[in-house]
Amino acid sequence: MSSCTLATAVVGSQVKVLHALAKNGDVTSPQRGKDDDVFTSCGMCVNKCGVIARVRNGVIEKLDPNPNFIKSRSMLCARGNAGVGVVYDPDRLKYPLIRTGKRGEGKFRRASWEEALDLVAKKMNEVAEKYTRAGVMFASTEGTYQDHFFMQLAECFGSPNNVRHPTLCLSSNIQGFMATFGTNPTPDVLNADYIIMSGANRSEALITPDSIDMLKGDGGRRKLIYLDPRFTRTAAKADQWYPIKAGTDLAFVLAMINVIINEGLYNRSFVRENCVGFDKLVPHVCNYTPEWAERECEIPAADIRRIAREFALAAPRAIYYHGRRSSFMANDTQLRRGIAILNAIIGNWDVKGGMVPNSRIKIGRHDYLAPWYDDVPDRLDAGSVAYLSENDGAWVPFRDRVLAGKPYPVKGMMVYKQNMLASVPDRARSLKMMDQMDFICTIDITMSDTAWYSDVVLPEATYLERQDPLESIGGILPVVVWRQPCIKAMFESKPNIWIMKEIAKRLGSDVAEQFQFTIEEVIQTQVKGQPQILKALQTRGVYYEKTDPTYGRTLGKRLRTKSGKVEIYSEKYAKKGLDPLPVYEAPKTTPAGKYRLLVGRHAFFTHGTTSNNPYLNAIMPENTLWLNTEEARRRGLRNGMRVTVRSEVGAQTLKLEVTDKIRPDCVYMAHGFGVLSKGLRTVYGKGGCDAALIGSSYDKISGNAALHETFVQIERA
Ligand SMILES: Nc1nc2c(c(=O)[nH]1)N[C@H]1C(S)=C(S)[C@@H](COP(=O)(O)OP(=O)(O)OC[C@H]3O[C@@H](n4cnc5c(=O)[nH]c(N)nc54)[C@H](O)[C@@H]3O)O[C@H]1N2
Ligand SMILES: Nc1nc2c(c(=O)[nH]1)N[C@H]1C(S)=C(S)[C@@H](COP(=O)(O)OP(=O)(O)OC[C@H]3O[C@@H](n4cnc5c(=O)[nH]c(N)nc54)[C@H](O)[C@@H]3O)O[C@H]1N2
Ligand code: SF4
Ligand SMILES: [Mo]
Repeated sequence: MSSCTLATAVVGSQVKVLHALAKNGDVTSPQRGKDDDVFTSCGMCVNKCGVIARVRNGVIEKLDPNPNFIKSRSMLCARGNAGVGVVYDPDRLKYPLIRTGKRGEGKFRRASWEEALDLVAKKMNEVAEKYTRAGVMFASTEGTYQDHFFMQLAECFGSPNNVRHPTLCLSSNIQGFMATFGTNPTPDVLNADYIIMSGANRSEALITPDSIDMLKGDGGRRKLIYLDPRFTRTAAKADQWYPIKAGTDLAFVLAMINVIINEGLYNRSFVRENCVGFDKLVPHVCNYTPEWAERECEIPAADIRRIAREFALAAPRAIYYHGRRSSFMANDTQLRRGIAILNAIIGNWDVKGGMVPNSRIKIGRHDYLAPWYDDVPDRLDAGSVAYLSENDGAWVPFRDRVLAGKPYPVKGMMVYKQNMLASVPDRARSLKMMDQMDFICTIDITMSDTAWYSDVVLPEATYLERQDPLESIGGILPVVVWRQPCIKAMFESKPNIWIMKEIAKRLGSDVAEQFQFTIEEVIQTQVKGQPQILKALQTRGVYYEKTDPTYGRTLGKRLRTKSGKVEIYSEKYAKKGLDPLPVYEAPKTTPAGKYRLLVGRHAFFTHGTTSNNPYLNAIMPENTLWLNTEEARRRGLRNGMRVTVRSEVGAQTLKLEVTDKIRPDCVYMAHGFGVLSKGLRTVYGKGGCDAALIGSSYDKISGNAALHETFVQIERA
């Protein structure tokens, strides 16, 4: 990947400064000997790619990709390379901190672990006594492999109030596919001959192995169609790019279904044997013609017809890729249902080059028995949307209820590896939520915005400094990974398992009793009866059982839906008063003089977490606001000018990027800049924050936030 070379080059130029920091007595001698090559997995984003850390003289000199790793296939992206910068970033959290000034003022004092942990436990108990145990909420994200211990603390403490990232990310996707197939499958990108990607920017928003497989294809037969209001790097790799009008993908999908049915191109035997409700789909789509769709999505009817035919003819090695982030519009679940149904009717289910249900390697489970509490109420967001996940509260309605104090007060906040001030829409509203908390504790590796507004900040050891438990990652080729410490944890940072145990100790014997385990014991439980897993992790950095996919495991078997079949028509939805077949809703009309705000990822940055990384910031110091060239000319705005972007919930000032790569009715900014925290010294004051502009719209089926429902106006700053 070209981004890879670029990041490596920059690593070279900055490495001296950072390593000077490391060598000035801050690195204690490594646990593993002075020079070592350590197998571990990347912690810079959700993908968990395989890494070999080159440790020389007690310093992590370089991170290399692990060629044994079948998921990331010898690739480490720019962010993965820049992981060294996380460890040696002068801005990393070093010691426990206790706030001394007002919230957000950034005045903290260094505290001992003893004092900080005593305070956290005391405050948690105070909130529990004054309100209830449910009065403490727990916010987190997956990815550290240690989030399980955080969730365990919540449950053992007696709070049902877990909110995590899925309802900011992919919960409508999961919901749409679960309702149709009873599972959320993986598209077999490597073996597909025809791929349609809509709003899944795989060349920049990296998902391994899809981002790599997308470029490989099979013997040149591959065709890639890409739909995005922006010309992204994925668009550049595609055979055809269509600048679809934002929020209209379902029109395109329904019109494709219309053509495929009308022209008899669907897979009759698959539909007959494996699906229910096809008879209801036929009349449902009859008015959704390509000519109708053209008026909605602005893709020519003739092209929709041709793509539908090509797609069906390439079946079953054809996929309408459903992507990962689906927090687009407020009707997102229905779009994902439409995509699931379109895939189903061409019979690409569980076959080579189609939609393949995930396999997973079974490993042992670290178990515990939470103390019994009589008074645990329902989670705060209960009943707010049609389908809530058991583990993950729906962030936006959850926050509404915290602010309303109903049905009960939530006054304490424990945060682990989540930067909700950057990731939950409407930052001002999130700040209000934080304002009304009696107590906030954040466990992070850097002074994120959320940490900056907290009362106690606890430094976790980074992913290159700690032993993490095993993680079994499902997929077409499932793997088991872990993380080993490459160097001893710097400063006073500690792994989360230690932090959780210390808090538990202070919460009373009932809770403490459930935290009587070491990381070694957790791992022994995970590999019980399977010593080969540990051996593979130690010697190759990854465990897997097969290198060739298995297809057809679910064919002819019951799926995990009520009917046991693919549910084209959803009785379940009908009973809840939801549309049992996806009904198109046109996006709101853009008001005159305004633009729809689109957000997304840049290949060099992970969410709001890496823009302060010295290596990555050196490549791209700030984000810009993309505006179409014609539109800029009409408005008298020039490239590089500073503009103020204003929505109903906030305003941000950033540099204008005038470009042909975006439709005239939208503007775009990359996620992850415009931070509030002055503890992020490299990026502070640079760029704008998308979360400060996005309003609080969400999908009423899955609770997923809708990040593209906001209109903004722009003016010269
Ligand atoms: N405006 C806007 N909002 C969005 C998105 C968007 O594009 N725009 N994207 C959405 C998506 S797809 C997602 S998945 C969510 C993600 O949003 P979040 O769930 O908030 O996750 P991150 O933004 O990755 O924040 C992770 C935090 O964990 C810290 N961290 C990193 N590694 C470690 C570690 O090892 N230990 C600890 N304790 N902390 C660590 C980082 O410093 C950071 O503060 O955001 C969503 N929200
Ligand atoms: N480099 C990098 N890679 C990542 C991450 C990261 O932070 N950085 N995060 C990971 C995570 S958690 C996730 S969820 C994924 C996200 O992966 P993606 O969802 O692929 O990425 P995004 O950039 O969030 O958004 C996708 C694209 O949708 C386009 N878009 C907006 N509205 C519409 C619309 O209505 N229709 C269509 N067709 N397109 C639209 C946007 O212009 C944008 O280019 O990436 C993962 N990989
Ligand atoms: S995609 Fe990049 S940042 Fe994400 S895990 Fe892989 S190497 Fe790390
Ligand atoms: Mo995500």
